[in-house]
Amino acid sequence: MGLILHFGLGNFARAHLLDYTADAGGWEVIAVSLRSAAVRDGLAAQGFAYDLCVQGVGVKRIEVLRDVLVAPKDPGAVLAAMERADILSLTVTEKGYHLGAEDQLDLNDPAIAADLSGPAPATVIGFLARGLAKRRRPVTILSCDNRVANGATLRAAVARFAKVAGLEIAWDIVRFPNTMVDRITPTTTDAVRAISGDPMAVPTEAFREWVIEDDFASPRPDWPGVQLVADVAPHELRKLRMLNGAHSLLAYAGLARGYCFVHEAVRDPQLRALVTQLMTEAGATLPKEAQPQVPQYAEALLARFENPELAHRLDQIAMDGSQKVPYRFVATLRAARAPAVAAGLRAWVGFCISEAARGHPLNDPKAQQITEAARGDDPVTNLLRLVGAADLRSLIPE
Ligand code: CS2
Repeated sequence: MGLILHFGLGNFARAHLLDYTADAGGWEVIAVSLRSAAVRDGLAAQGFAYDLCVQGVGVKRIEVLRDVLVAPKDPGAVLAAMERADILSLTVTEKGYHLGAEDQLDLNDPAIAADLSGPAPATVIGFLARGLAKRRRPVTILSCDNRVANGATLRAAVARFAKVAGLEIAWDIVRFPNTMVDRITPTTTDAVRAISGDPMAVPTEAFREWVIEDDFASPRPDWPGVQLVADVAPHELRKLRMLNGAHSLLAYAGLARGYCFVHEAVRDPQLRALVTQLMTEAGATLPKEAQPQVPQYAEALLARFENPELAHRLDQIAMDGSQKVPYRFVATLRAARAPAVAAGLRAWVGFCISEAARGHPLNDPKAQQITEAARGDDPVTNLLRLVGAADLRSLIPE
C-alpha cells in the first residue's frame, strides 16, 4: 500500500484527490488538519469514510482515508508521518502559502515568524521544511491549490524557510510537480446532509480534471483520467484565468446585484455577456497550444456554472480576494488590455469598498489593510496596490 499524507482536509480535497485516489486503488491517505479537530472528530466517528454526493450521478462512499492528524495537538505525529509517506500533498488554499510580494515567502507573516522561532511548526511551510530536512527517501510534494506554478512556488517558499531556519534539505530526492486541479465543490449545506444522511457528506459536480507535471521522485497512484504532461502552464492559465476569473467576476458583480448563487448570477443577461467576454479575453492571453480549446472550454464552463443543483454560493468564491485577484485578473490584464477583466477587478474593488462602508468584516487574510485602504483617500488606487496593481489604475473603469 502506498501512503499519501495530505495537508488540509477541506471539501475540495475530499472531492478531488481523495476521490481520484480511491478510484486508483492500492493507496491510502492520512490527512493533516492544521487547525481544528472538528473534521477529524466528525470523520473518526464514522471510520473516516464519507459520502461524496456527485450531482447528477449519485452518492459514492469514499473509503480511502485512514486517519486525520490534528497538527496543533500533536505536531510530532505529523513529522513522523512525513517520514513514512510516499507523497506529501496539500490543499491549503491560496493563503496557506504565506506569500508576500512577488510570490516569495513572507518572513514577516506572524505565522511564519512563529514557525521560524518556535520548536514545533504550525504552518504547512514550516512542516514541509522541517519534515523534508529529516527525509532520506525520495518524496514528491504535490501542491493542489489554485496558484500559478503551484509546485515551483511552494518549493521556493520551503527553500526560503529552510535557509533562514538553517535546515538542510536533500534537494536531489524531492520533487514539486506543478499541477492544475479542477472540480467545483461548494461547502456542505444542511440540505446535503439531510438528503444523504451523512453529516460529513461533500457535494460536488460530476466534472473533474487534474493535470500534473510528470516529475515524481516517488511512486504514485494510477489515478484514472489524470493527464501527466511536461508543462502544466497552458492548462493552469486556462483554468485560473477563464474558470476562476469568471467565478470571481460573477461573485463580486453578482453580490453587488443581490444574487446569492453562481447559477443565478450567470443567468443575468448583462453578467452573462460580461463573463462570456471575460473568457474570450482571457482565452486570447493563453499560450498558443491552449488557444484551440478556448471556445469549447468557455461553453462548457457556462454550462457548469448554470447548474442550479450545486447551490454554489458567491460569498464562498468572494472570500480571500486579495489572494485570488492577482492570478485571476491582474496577470490577465498585464498580458492584454481586457475590458471585461478590468471590470472584474473593478468589481472586487467595489466589493471591498461597499463591505468596508457597511462595517462588514471581510473574510480575507488582508482584511484589515483592505478596510483601511477602502476608507482612505483614493480607495481604488489603494486597493489596487494591495494586489500589486496600482500601475493598472488607468485601465480600471470608474
Ligand atoms: C472558486 C474555486 O472559491 C473559489 O474561488 O473559484 O474554488 C473553484 O470552484 C475551483 O477552483 C474549481 O475547480
